[in-house]
Order: sequence, then C-alpha cells, then structure tokens
Amino acid sequence: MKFLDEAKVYIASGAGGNGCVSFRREKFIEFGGPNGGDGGKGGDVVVEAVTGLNTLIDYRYQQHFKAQRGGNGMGKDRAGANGKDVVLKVPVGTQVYEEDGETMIADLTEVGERAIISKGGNGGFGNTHFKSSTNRAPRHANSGQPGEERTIRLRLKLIADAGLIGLPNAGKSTFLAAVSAAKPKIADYPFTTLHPQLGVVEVDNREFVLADLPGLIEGAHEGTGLGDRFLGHTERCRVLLHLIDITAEDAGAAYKIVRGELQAYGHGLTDKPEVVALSKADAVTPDVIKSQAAKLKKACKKTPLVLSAQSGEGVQAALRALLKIIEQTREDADKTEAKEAAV
Ligand SMILES: Nc1nc2c(ncn2[C@@H]2O[C@H](COP(=O)(O)OP(=O)(O)OP(=O)(O)O)[C@@H](O)[C@H]2O)c(=O)[nH]1
Ligand SMILES: [Mg+2]
Repeated sequence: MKFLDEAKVYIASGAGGNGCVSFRREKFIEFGGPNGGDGGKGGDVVVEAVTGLNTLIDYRYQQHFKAQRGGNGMGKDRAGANGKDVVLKVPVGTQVYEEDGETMIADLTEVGERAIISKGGNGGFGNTHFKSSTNRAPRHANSGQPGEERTIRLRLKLIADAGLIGLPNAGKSTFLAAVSAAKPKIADYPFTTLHPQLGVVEVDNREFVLADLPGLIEGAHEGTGLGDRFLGHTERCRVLLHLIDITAEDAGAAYKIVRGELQAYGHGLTDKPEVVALSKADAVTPDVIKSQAAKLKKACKKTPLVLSAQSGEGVQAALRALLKIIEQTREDADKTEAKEAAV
C-alpha cells in the first residue's frame, strides 16, 4: 500500500430542506388550517478514525466529499428526511486542519473517535409553525439553511511509542526487523526507507510500538535528502532511539548532525527523552568500539549503548531502556490527567 501523510480535501455539508406552505383541503371541511411540514436537516461532514488504515492514500483519488441535503417538507405535516452524513475514514493519528494548514480542528488519536467538521444546515420551518391566534393561515415557510463548503487538510502523524532516528544506513530498519514482525526494506545504500513504518515490539511481556523512519542528513531541514517533514511522525513518540553507525568515521560527529537537524525541525523533538546507541557492533573490533563510544559519549554527554541488530548483542538492553522511559512517561501522563480531572 502506498503511503501518504498529507491530503487536501474539499468538503460540503448538506443544505437543510425547505419548509412547506400547504393547507388542509378536504371536502366539507372549511378553513382546514396550515399543514406544511418542516424541511429535513442537511447531512454533516464527519471524520472518523478507523483501524486497519495507516495512510491517507485514499484521499489522493477522491478529494470531494458532499453530504446529502435535507428533504423538503411536504403537505399533510410531513417533514422532509434528514440528509445522510458523509464520513471520511482516516487512520488513527490523523489531524484535521483548516485550509491554512495551521489551525487544528480535530486530532483523532483513538479508534472510533469522530469529529463533525462541518454541520449540515437546519431545515426550514413549514407554515404549520407560523400558526398563531392572530394568523390562522400563514402563507410563508422558511427555506433551509445552506450547507457549508470549505477546504480542509488532513495530516497523519503516526502514533508510536518510540521512534528510530539516525543518518541513512545507520541500521534503523535492520533494528526494526530484528525486534518486531515488520518487514522493512533493508539495503546498503542511503535512503532505503522512504516512508515511516511501524512495528510492535515485545519485551519482558510488555508491548510497545516502534516507528522506523527515513534517514536524516545534514541540511534535511532545508530539504536535502528526503527533507525532514517525516519527523512529524516522531512528534507523538515518548522516546527516540538514536542509532549511530559504529563503522562511521566519527560517531560523535554523526550524532551531532542528526541532533542539529532535530533542533532545526523544532516542535520539541530535542526535549524528548533519547536513547543513544552505537549500531553494527559486530562489524568492528573491541578497540574500535571503545574509541567510538568515547567519541560519542563526549558528544551526547552520556554513555551510549552498544548493539548489533545482526548478532542480537545489546538489543534487549536497548529495548528495556526504551520500555522503561515509555512506562515512566505513560505514568506521568496518567498522573497529570488524574490531576486535571480532579481540578
Ligand atoms: N554488520 C552489520 N550490518 C548491519 C547491521 N545493521 C544493519 N546493517 C547493514 O547496514 C545497511 C543499512 O541498513 P538499514 O537497516 O537499511 O539502514 P537504515 O538506517 O534503515 O537506512 P535508511 O533507510 O537508508 O535510512 C544494510 O546493508 C544492513 O545489512 C548490523 O547490526 N551489523
Ligand atoms: Mg531504513
């Protein structure tokens, strides 16, 4: 399935149906009185998060969504039918923005969550409604309110607990493949991964979701390589796993390039907890491991983990380090939620 994480969509809610002007006419009944029914309500435009979707690709093929208009009211006090809603099914993690792309209207983070993006117009009142003691035969009815037409933007920000970042070829996809059932493409050239991919990781009988991302290079924030737009998918991560290729010339320098790009991207990514690890430990001698670890420690100011996704060495330790942070931040989030609820 193709991956698409941004889409522009044109929506229109349904207009309300018109109210009806009608009078009761029956043989031998004089002055039967008004009996025009109300118009039906126009359909809403609704966005709903569903399971089994992980891309917005459908919205490349269909961009116009129109809800049904309400039926007109009719004589004999018959109300018009309400128009059908139109429901845009989107993957969990989709945010809905106004056309400007900055004003967020909805953020759907759970399966089944729905948001009405555009309300249908109300139906107009039929003339029955306007009957009063002074006006027994009103000859007017309201027309239905118009629907609303506008453009919205959908933006998918995947929901993962941990995100894999690093330079191209750092071994990110190999790591994901080693720890989950995901089957990302792996190759010894840069930019093998073009789109984020999720995998479910099991460690110590606990589970978390890990996202593999494309590689970052110097200047990504100016569009070099694949750019840095995909970093949006790490915005919701609780922790980042930063992999640095141990066969690189200088692990410390490699680390700094990626951190510089995270900084330039903004959105608080550099404030996120980070687990730093040297990858491909199987490919070098213990001496090299030592010297690279020392260089990296100087750059990131903590002792990096050392692992090899190929041999499995150090992988469990890395997963445990991630899990610990994920559970800690989950607890903290629960506490703040409880606090907020108590206020
Ligand atoms: N020896 C060794 N090679 C590894 C290890 N992990 C990855 N590699 C190799 O490094 C190369 C790049 O691996 P990928 O997993 O595709 O790297 P990536 O970080 O996902 O790269 P991009 O998607 O291009 O950003 C491949 O040839 C892998 O076989 C490891 O633990 N040991
Ligand atoms: Mg990759």
